[in-house]
Amino acid sequence: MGKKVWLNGGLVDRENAAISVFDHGVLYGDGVFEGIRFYERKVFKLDEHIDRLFNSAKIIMLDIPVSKEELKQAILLTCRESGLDNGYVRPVVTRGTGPLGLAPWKCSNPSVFIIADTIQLYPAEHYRNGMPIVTVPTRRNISEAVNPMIKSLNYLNNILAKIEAKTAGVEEALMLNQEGYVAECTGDNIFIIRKGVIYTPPVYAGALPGITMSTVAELAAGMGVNLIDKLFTRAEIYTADECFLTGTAAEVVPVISLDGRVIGDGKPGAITRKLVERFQEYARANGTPIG
Ligand code: PXG
Repeated sequence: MGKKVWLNGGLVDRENAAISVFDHGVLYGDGVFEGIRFYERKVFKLDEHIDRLFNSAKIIMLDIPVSKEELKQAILLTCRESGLDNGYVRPVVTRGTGPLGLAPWKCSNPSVFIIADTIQLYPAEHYRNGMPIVTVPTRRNISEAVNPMIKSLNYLNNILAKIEAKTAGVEEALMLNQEGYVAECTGDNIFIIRKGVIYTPPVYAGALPGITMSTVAELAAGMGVNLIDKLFTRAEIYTADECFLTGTAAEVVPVISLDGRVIGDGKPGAITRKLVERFQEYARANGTPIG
């Protein structure tokens, strides 16, 4: 079972899965991607991820050269071919090759590729005991620049934030927007809980509309807990009862301190623990079979 990459219409061996140095995805970060999980041979929220990929592409005026259905079948095939029961699948669309110079209209053939592999963002211990995070100097992009709603190949802003977190000795960074309100983390949305209600920053604060976030909203509703979009500052995280992050790679992960301030009693809170558990059950039970 050779792990293969789907590239522009078919499967190729990993060593032959190459993109041109003239591809504007490489030269300018001109392209979009998605990160999707599969659990027990079922792809989680596949249609939602495909819709978000097409929305990202629409915003940057990139025509994806395959239909949603073709892409879906290609993703399922790549997962099947990986030989993995559980993994991570990443469709990427680049602007394609063209002459030097930004002009995207001089690139005629967008490239599409799909990688299925494994991913582990945080050590297992963080899911049991929670993790510390810090606020970093790098701010989330403003909507009038590279809109944070676009899952683009231009992740340098978040990479800088990740480096700053690592330098501070933690694994994830809290990013604020230009006004100083909490936006999200480098690859995860953020939530606080106060008096039994969950709050998360709205998309206009600079958050990516997370698919894990929507799932958590449904799970919380099933537990009789409300989730409300709200602008908030770091101080409201310091004084929250509970805090957690969500993302495709991270799933639901408890946060126990921010900038050295212990949140709640310094242990994953009761609602957070229930969500970590319910999410893991739900994700393993629901999805599109890879066949
Ligand atoms: N914010 C940002 C900036 C993200 O990139 C999320 C929030 C969470 O969204 P979802 O839809 O996944 O709940 C993301 C997603 C990686 C990796 O390789 C990053 C993400 C997803 C999968 C893998 O680090 N980020």
